[in-house]
Amino acid sequence: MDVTAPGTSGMDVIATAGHVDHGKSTLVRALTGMEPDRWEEERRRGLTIDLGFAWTTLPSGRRLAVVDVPGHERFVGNMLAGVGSVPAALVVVAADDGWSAQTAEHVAVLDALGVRHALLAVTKADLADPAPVLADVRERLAATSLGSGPTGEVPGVAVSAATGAGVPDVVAALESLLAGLPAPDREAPVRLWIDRAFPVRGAGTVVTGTLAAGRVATGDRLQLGGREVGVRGVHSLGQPVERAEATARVALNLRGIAVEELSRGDALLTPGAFRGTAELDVTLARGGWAAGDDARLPAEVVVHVGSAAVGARLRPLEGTAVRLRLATPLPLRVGDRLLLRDPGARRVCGADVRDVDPPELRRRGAARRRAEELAAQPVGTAGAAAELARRRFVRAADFTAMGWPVPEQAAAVGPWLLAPGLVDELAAALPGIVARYRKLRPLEPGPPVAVARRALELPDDDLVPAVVREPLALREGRVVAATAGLPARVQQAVDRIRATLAADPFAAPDADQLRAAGLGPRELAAAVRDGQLVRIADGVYLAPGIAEQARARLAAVPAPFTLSQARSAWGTSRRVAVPLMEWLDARGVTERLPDDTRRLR
Ligand SMILES: Nc1nc2c(ncn2[C@@H]2O[C@H](COP(=O)(O)OP(=O)(O)O)[C@@H](O)[C@H]2O)c(=O)[nH]1
Ligand SMILES: [Mg+2]
Repeated sequence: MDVTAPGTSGMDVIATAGHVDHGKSTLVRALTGMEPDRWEEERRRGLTIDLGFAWTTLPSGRRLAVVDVPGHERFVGNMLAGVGSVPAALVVVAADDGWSAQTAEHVAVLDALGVRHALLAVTKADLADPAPVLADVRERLAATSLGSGPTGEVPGVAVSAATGAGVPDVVAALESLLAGLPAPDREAPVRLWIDRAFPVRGAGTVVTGTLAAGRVATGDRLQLGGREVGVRGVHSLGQPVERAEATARVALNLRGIAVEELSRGDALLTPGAFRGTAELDVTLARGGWAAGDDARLPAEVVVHVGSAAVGARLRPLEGTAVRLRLATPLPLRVGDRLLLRDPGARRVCGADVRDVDPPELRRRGAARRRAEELAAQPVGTAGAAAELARRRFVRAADFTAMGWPVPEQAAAVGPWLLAPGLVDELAAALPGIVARYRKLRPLEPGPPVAVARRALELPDDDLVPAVVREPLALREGRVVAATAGLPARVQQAVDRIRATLAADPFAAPDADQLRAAGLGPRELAAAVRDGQLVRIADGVYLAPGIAEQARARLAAVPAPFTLSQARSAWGTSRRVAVPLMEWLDARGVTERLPDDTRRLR
């Protein structure tokens, strides 16, 4: 990992794991010189109950923060909150006791979380020969996710905190373990799972957590549930810093929230970057319940992610695919690894989040088909293109907040993403929709945009223009055939009237003439919409271009002129001249003066 810039945090974070009393806290003390057991009760009983935090600077200059977890089975919930965001583990087993049920439970947790980086410390080497325990435990760990790291095995070191023997070996082994950790994504949005919230006199509310990705700086605004809170200050490893960058232990002083409003398991988020999820599809990880000898899945589980623990109902789909309904929504993304715990049976299982906005399963066989769909897609975010194809369209911001990258071939239209090929598919369907619409309503040039949108099963009128292609066009809020025109009978009637108007532009046909031609209100409206007639007033229709023609005649009359002078210039009746004059006033062609005379503008 790179060297820390001044003013920022920069460190590695590991968590301890192992049976109670095997020497975790003592080893952390020996490594850091700090006391990880924070509570009076913990020191009195010599027992870690809650999470402890300590840190040190290693000889290489690399800084290391340690989250010390309780080993007692009763506090496994606290243990889970501590390891949830941490990329590497320090597994502790005592030489005089060896592998135990509790060691197994902690290792099962790390395995379910998919932790791939670990160091084994066999402690109390002064009390018993550590070699057999080292060999036994390394073999057991090799079969878990811990053994799937870069070296393919878990390094092991014997140590005695009592004599100090082996402590430098632990330090050296930590150095090489940390050097092999993948670089965190510092450009990623922040999702800081809170592990502690407490008041500080004079500062207000402070929360702590392990920042696994992204960065946080003083002045940032973060989302918490439905509200935003301000970051008033950032501390890391006991020191104020301008900003903290992943991976880091951080303490944030928050503005605008009381400590009672926060608890372990809440997450501080980059605004807009996550969505609350109550229903999701997951696939159970290798070695999960489905494969065990007790193949029955529990109906209810506790879902652990980050420092959060939320009850959930579990519905098996088929194979390893499972739908979860959470009692409380969580800010989850596709690609997240969850830990499912069956508290009754004390068993855990890893689960990969596959979909945080899954389709409803209404029809018979839908669950099986959904499981097949999931099985056919790669785990993680590589299935983005397939996912977009399944959804057809989605808001880009939603898709990203679900954890999907935007597939390269997707079409972006305003705030929407359309699946590759969908624009072409819809553009090809539109002419048929327009034709069917016009068959039912021959006087209309084509369907209004909203009607076309519904027929295309699109979510937003703004998407329609993207699929309108020649010879279709958008006109006055409708999708029209460029060559739409009027039904033949209506067109002939309009043509006759246009011929009359061509000879005498101001001789608007009267009601009887229109009726005789077969032009009722709907036909006339269609002719107007089609741009073939201009409606001056009720029952008064003239040809397009009438404004220019009226103006040209008036230009020859000395201004100001009276209505009667205009009427003579146009050579028409009062029935036409009165509304035409007002129509021209309204369009700013003419101006009405206080004495009721007009002039051209
Ligand atoms: N002799 C000996 N005792 C140890 C060693 N490490 C821890 N202990 C003792 O083992 C007990 C439990 O240690 P602790 O660190 O609290 O265990 P934890 O529950 O795993 O955190 C304490 O009394 C320690 O003093 C060691 O290397 N040698
Ligand atoms: Mg302890």
